[in-house]
Amino acid sequence: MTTAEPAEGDAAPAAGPSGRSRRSRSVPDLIAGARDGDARAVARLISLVEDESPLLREVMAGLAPYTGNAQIVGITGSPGVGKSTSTNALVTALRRAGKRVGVLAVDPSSPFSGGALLGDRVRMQDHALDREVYIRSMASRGHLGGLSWTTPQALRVLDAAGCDVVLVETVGVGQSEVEIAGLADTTLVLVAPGMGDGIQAAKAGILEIGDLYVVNKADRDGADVVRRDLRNMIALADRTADAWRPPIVLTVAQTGQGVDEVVAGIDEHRAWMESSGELERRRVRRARDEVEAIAVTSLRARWSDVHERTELDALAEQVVAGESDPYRAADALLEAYTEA
Ligand SMILES: Nc1nc2c(ncn2[C@@H]2O[C@H](COP(=O)(O)OP(=O)(O)OP(=O)(O)O)[C@@H](O)[C@H]2O)c(=O)[nH]1
Ligand SMILES: [Mg+2]
Repeated sequence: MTTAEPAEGDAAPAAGPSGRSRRSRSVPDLIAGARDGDARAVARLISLVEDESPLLREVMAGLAPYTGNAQIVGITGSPGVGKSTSTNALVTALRRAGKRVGVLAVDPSSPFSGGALLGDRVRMQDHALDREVYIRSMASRGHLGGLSWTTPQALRVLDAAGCDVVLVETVGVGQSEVEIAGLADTTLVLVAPGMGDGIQAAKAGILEIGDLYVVNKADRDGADVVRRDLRNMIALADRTADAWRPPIVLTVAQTGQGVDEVVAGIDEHRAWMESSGELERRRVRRARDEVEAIAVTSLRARWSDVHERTELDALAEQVVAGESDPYRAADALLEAYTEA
């Protein structure tokens, strides 16, 4: 099974292709394994990301030369709209086109990986035996701040592992919809009839993030109305003449109807992104956010370190007593900080 899940492997060290215990595999060995299509190595590397391992510095340095190929496709939409079913159908269509596919299901609200995504995993069983598909659910837990930090690094792992396309589905609601657009080269926004999605889309700012709109559950009444509403709203958007015009595709994810058209739309968007320079722009913006998140995290860690060690109370008392002033006290604090 190529499913890149941490559970079993973490409980009991298993022998990798190197014949050694997985726990003792070095970072270069894991990277070589991942490049070689070893799903366990991919899983292990993503676990290092999830665990915020100190080895990540070495991992990211080792992966860097092999990244930049994968097209990151974000899949977003209201709960129950059919994101997981569509992801499954997209994997089928992409595999048919001979692509190596990664699937990252991210749950920004959950501190646990796996559990909440069980239902999604069951739907992914179609691909469980396919060696060219990596499926991983991941919690973006913790203090380092949601999607901004861990998800791009997990995407780097899948990219370096040779995935042509990585589908990212977020579970849960809220700002993650907009956040995911920041992470993706191409964002699919799913809507469905009978969910009031047209209006919700306008409210949630979803019309600004979609590169491609999918009206799923087209087997139900009202799909044409949703398409018309979307088309009208997109037409109202302020666009320059050479801007990308997001296509609207009707699908029935359960049967796969329309899904090849979605794949064609993803390909077209990629081609436009490359020729317009937008791909480069988006990737630079993304890398900038990532670098900033890491830097701020490390500044914050140093700051709390300084905070613990310096006599802030003593400095404050000096200010109160008139022996010092707030600027001098702040300077003393910053001095300790730059020395840390
Ligand atoms: N009629 C119909 N039902 C669909 C279609 N696609 C998905 N469904 C059903 O809609 C329900 C929700 O589908 P999911 O794929 O789990 O939706 P989701 O967006 O991943 O849901 P969350 O992850 O909970 O936000 C399931 O019962 C699917 O079988 C479709 O094209 N037509
Ligand atoms: Mg789902």
